[in-house]
Amino acid sequence: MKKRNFMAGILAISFALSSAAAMAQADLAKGEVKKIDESAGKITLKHGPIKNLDMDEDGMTMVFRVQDPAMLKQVKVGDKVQFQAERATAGITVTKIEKQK
Ligand SMILES: [Cu+2]
Repeated sequence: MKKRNFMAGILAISFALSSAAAMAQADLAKGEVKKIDESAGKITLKHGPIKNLDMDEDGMTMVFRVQDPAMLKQVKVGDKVQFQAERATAGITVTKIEKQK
């Protein structure tokens, strides 16, 4: 009985993880780079809706932190980008960014 509950728990956890990963994939938001501050590790993006942050408005400009300063070298001001952002204790953080194709 105990072992069965444990297995059910494992199944529930792996299901939750895979659906979270699938959701994260669909959460790429669109934006345009307005400003890059490499020394502060920040990027200003004019962005469209960010579903996972409950931001529905289009054309909002705000400053994001970046998870890794190297990400700021992949883009430049004026680039149209796709990105993923998460709410972290330090502020809203971009965890992934790429140029829009
Ligand atoms: Cu915003």
